[in-house]
Amino acid sequence: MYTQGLDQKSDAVDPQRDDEVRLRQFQARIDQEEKIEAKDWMPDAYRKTLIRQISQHAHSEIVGMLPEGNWITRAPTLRRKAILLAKVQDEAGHGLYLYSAAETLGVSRDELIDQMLTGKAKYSSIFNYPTLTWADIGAIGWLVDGAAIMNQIPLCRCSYGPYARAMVRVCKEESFHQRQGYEIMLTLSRGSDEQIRMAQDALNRWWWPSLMMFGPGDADSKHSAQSMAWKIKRFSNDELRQKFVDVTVPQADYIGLKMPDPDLRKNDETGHYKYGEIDWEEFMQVLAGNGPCNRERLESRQHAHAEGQWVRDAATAYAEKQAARQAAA
Ligand code: FAQ
Repeated sequence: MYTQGLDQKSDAVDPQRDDEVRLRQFQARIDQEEKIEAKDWMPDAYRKTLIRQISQHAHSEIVGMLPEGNWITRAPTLRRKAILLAKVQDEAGHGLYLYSAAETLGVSRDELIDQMLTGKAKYSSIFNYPTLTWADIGAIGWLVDGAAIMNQIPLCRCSYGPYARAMVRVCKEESFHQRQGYEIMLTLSRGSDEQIRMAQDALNRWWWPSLMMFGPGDADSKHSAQSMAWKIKRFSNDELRQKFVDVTVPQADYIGLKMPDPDLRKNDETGHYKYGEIDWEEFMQVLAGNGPCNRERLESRQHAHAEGQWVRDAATAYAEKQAARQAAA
């Protein structure tokens, strides 16, 4: 449908006019809530934005396995261990769906992984913080997965079909992750004084970095306006952050934990919580590679990638043998 205008070209070729027509038709499809599919025409900038966002998202899932993976061998019970193992495996799966979605845009997985391993591509700031106690596993599920869901539910309606469809399944799993994290916090908050202290300490350390996950404030978010016009993003960074605060504060109240923000107040007129100033300098430092665990995270991924070379070699050799067998048959 969107190529109609192009089919009516006159003999005199005017590439600039063609581009304008295509752009108008592309935007019209988006405005009508049509999904853009892999083989459809799209502006280079739309493709580039999606590759950037989807691949950063994929890297976040993969690097995001590390802080929790740190506690698999130390989970307090067999049940907790089995749940955590399944959760970390889910994150790996999310990373793989997302790399596949990015590949539909014409970029290779090798290239994307190389960008992550060489530090050229970003991944979420949140995964550069350490997991010091078991309560951190509760806080990650509750807050980090909670923030991830708030950001990702609208991505199920993203204008790019393959990303939107991948997000549907990811969100179902994230919602289970959030509940298991909150349940750990609930259990600890009903436990001994030491367990309550552990839960409060984890909340104190993870609260502000979780708010930073939504990205810079709207005034400083360089991609938001265009991404919203393209319906890649449906809400701004600050809108999503506010929604997250509004649902999470009552959850903390319910389990008797205190938010580490002396300026947090509910505005009874709007029903929203006003929160204190986010430390954007800390955020910028983490993005610049100077967070508490940036170096360790990257080294762990580089090590895992090098250790996995034999698996990739074996899979390639097997695929070649299969292809040769098929060709001979
Ligand atoms: N960390 O103009 P904006 C998860 C960068 S998945 C690092 O606002 P945009 C699951 C941004 O890339 C968590 N960098 O950018 C899980 C850009 O840099 P660039 C990840 C950040 O794209 C749970 C620059 O700042 N989720 O947690 C961050 O419009 C538990 C300017 O920012 C996604 O990736 C940050 N926090 O909005 C796994 C969701 N924020 O590229 C394991 C999809 C911003 O120009 C355990 N992504 N930057 O060099 C998005 O929704 C968007 O990309 C935003 C940023 C909202 C993250």
